[in-house]
Amino acid sequence: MKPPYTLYGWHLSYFTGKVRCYLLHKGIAFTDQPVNMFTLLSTIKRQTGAVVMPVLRTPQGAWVQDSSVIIDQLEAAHPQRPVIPTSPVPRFAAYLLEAWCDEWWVPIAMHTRWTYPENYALFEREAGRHLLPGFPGPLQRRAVAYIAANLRAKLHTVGVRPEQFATMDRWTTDMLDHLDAHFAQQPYLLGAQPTLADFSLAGPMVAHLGRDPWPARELVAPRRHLRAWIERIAAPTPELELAHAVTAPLPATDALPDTLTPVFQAIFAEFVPLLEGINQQVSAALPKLPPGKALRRGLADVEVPMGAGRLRRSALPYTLWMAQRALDVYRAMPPAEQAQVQAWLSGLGGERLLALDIPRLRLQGLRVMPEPAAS
Ligand SMILES: N[C@@H](CCC(=O)N[C@@H](CS)C(=O)NCC(=O)O)C(=O)O
Repeated sequence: MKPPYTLYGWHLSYFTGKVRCYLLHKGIAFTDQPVNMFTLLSTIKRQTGAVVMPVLRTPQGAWVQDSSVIIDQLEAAHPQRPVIPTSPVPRFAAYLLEAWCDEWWVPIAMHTRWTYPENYALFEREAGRHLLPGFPGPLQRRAVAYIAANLRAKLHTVGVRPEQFATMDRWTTDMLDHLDAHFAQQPYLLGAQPTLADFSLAGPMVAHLGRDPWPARELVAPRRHLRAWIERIAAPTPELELAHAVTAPLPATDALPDTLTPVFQAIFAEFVPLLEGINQQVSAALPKLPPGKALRRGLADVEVPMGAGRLRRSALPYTLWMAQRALDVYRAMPPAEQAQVQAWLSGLGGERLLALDIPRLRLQGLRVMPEPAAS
């Protein structure tokens, strides 16, 4: 019998990594379908409006785009092994970590891939085989060169700028040390079971840093607990999964591991200012937007703290949609649970997150547009 879901994507793709690891953990049968040039530029474009991966084709024949939307739909259809904690603080933290892993890590994952030429051989081999399967090598290499040129052209936009490399490198080694120290104590981000947060971190870690030769050797190999987590999340074994499922349910208490404190402190000091900067630009741009149109994918530059330095990158309105998604989880909680989240945020200096006044947004592929006012 044919597995009911098809995942269109590549193993080297950040957001495909997120969805793949999720599907594997859930035990949902799926076929991996590496996208070829035709599927990417024609079928996926026609079905979703964007040239993008991953895309999930459901048994009903629907084409679902966006890793968060895919996971929401699958989570609703497959309630076994839930990946969303029920307890309020871990629940909110899982969505916040999702937003951070999906958005904040992109410049790091792009820098560690594209700044080091030794990574290109693997990219060329894999992408070439997928883009034009069965075609002669020189043609495959030309197709990859075209895709690679498009990706390189986006590096500056996302913040991969040589003058920022020292800041980015310092930030990365510090953050990887924090994660390594965390995984020395805990099997997964929020404790004993993988959650949405882990699959989101799999985007940068499994698809980029853990498999591109330069970062895998220089950044991941020396951190054995992080490396072990990458192996667990990328290839869950039934024994491992069973052991965790039996001995440890999803966090039922509100306590988060202390080893995550430096991660949340960085989120509040760096990612929240990024959200505020994007929000300013989006709020200024929306009144000028013709009705029914989406905002440009990238707006002007925004500059925010990154560790001891600063990072400049283009403001992506999409990032705000991810923040809105986390804030919606908070808003849907009863007041007593909201109070618990507020207390947790205040304890870590994160209250400003709740003060973000984001105009209501909805997705259109990789862009966002204002949600029409409810009548
Ligand atoms: N928010 C989307 C992002 C998807 C995305 O950016 N995918 C990358 C590959 S990992 C891509 O196809 N990018 C094409 C582009 O940026 O134009 C998701 O969560 O699925």
